[in-house]
This record gives sequence, structure tokens and C-alpha cells, in this order.
Amino acid sequence: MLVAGACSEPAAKQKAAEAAQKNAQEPAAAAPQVPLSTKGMIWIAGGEATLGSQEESRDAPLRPVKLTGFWIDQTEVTNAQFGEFVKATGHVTTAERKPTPEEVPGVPEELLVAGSLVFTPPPTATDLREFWSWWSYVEGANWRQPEGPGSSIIGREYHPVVHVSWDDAVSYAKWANKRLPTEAEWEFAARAGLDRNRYVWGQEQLVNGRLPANIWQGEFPQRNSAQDGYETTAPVRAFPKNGFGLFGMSGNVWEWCSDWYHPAGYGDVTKVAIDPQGPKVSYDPDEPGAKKRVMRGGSFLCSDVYCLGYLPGTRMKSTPDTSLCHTGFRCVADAPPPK
Ligand SMILES: [Ca+2]
Ligand SMILES: [Ca+2]
Repeated sequence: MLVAGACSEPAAKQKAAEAAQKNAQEPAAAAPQVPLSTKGMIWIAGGEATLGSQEESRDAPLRPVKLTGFWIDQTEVTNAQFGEFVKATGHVTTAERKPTPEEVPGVPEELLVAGSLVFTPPPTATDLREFWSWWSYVEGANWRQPEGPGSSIIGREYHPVVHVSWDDAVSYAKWANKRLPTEAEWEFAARAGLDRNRYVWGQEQLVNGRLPANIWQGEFPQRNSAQDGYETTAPVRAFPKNGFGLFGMSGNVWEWCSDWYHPAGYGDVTKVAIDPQGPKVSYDPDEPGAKKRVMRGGSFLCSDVYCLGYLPGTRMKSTPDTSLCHTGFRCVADAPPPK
């Protein structure tokens, strides 16, 4: 059922993804909305920038963009914030719902259980291409119990919510009167003017002897030394903010963007793209037929030996109904700039 994607993100439930593509940004649930509040958001004035980096990502060529200003959440959406949304709307996440036979054709009835993908380090050294050896579909794993039954988010209220699908993220954004960022908006905000730099904080990996992001240290995937203090998620403000005052734009959890994924999705990169919205169709050569959305920023599982996703010039993708222990989101909003 789970199939390969670069950098280890298995995709699931392809049929549902196709249905979701038809629905684009319109998940079925009509959630009651709250008035937009820009509290906890930062105004990004927009302008011109060069995004992408072919050195780190074959599918992210350098491209000039010009963006209109927008508001963006200063942090990844937290468990506390997501809990408010669930309390107000009764939203049931993808991971909390039992998949239907139509969503996962060919899977025996007894295996159709609600759950999500959890990182489970293999006991011995493994071929880094064998990503399935460290991903497990865990029954009962969801945003409330990230490691499965018996785990909880008590004490992790200010950690990013995880095990949320793209569909869940869009539902939250609609409720908050916000939306998911386009990939261009996300990277523009992450770089904070440091075009063509390797890291969101500059060109050198370490700042004052420390790597200012929650990623992986040690031997991947067996042993995480957690030298940075966090084996999995960290509180959303635990690491330094970038030049625009945003936290977590490198590492901690992957963040869903609104764009469909396509390796050539940037189009003609000799021309300035004005507020690009991404391609109209999705295509992933690693998994043809699976329609995927872009994810950005990397996670606590990134490291230089395996996944460079924490660098701002890299991309990841997954189907809109996939949820994982290292994937969350933040929102943007269209509202007048601060006075
Ligand atoms: Ca870490
Ligand atoms: Ca992040």
C-alpha cells in the first residue's frame, strides 16, 4: 500500500487523493469560521526574490518571483491551536477515520483501521533507500496520541500538531479565515531576503557553534543523539527565529503548502512569476499516478546524511490524505498590512 517517495515520505490512499484533487481546496466539511485574527502572525511585505536551489534539489531550479504582501503565522500550528479548532467544529482528522475499501482498494477488511505513519527506528543498520524499514502504519496514531495508543499530547500543547493531512490543514485554515501558503510564499518567508543562501539563517551551518533548527543528529535511522535537545518535535518557539521573525522555517515539522507537486511545476524560470499558485496538475515521477501536494521546511528527521529537507531550496511532496508524525502546517492570510 505504501509506495516510495524521495526523502522517505510514503504515500497512502491514492484513490482518495484523486478525489481530493478534483475537489482542489474544497474539503467536504463546511466548518464554522472564526473572524480572522492576525495575532501571532507576521506581515510579509512581498516584493521580488530569487527562490529555489538546483544544488540541493533537482526539482527546484532558481526562479525569480514577485509576490504581493501577506500575513503568515509566526510558528507552526500548535496542538493547542488545533485543539481549539477541533473543539469548535468537531473536525475528525483523516488519521482518526477508518479508510474505506474504495480509498485503499485491495486491502483486506481487517486491515482497514484508523491510524497514521509513525517513525520507528529499525534495530540494525539499514539501506537508506529502504525507507519502509523506519515507517510504520500505527493503528490509533493521530494528533491526540502521536506515537499511538498510550501516548498523548499532554505537555506538548505548544509543540506543532502532527498527523494532520493536507485536507485537515485546509479545513483548519478555512475555519481560521486563513489559507495554506503557496510554495513561493512559504519559501519567500523562510528565506527572509537571504536569496541563494544554503540555510534560512545564512551560508554557514552553525551559528555560535550550534545548528539553529530541530533536525536529527547521530546515525540515521537507528540512533538519534538528540544533541539539539529534541528527539521528535520541539515547542514551536524553541529555536531561533529567522530574519522575518518566523520560527521553525527550517526543521521541526514539514509544512503543507497549497501547491500541487510537479517536478517542472515552476514553469518558465526565465520569466518573473507573479504570485505563482503552482501547477494545475500533479505528477511525481517517483510514484506516477499519485497526486501530491508540496511540503516544505524539513523536520526533526532531517540530517545531512539522509534528508536535506531542512534547507530552504528543497521540496517534498505527499498525497493530500497522508498523515505523518513529522508533518504539520502553518497558515497565511490576506488582510491589509499593519498601520
Ligand atoms: Ca532534534
Ligand atoms: Ca517547520
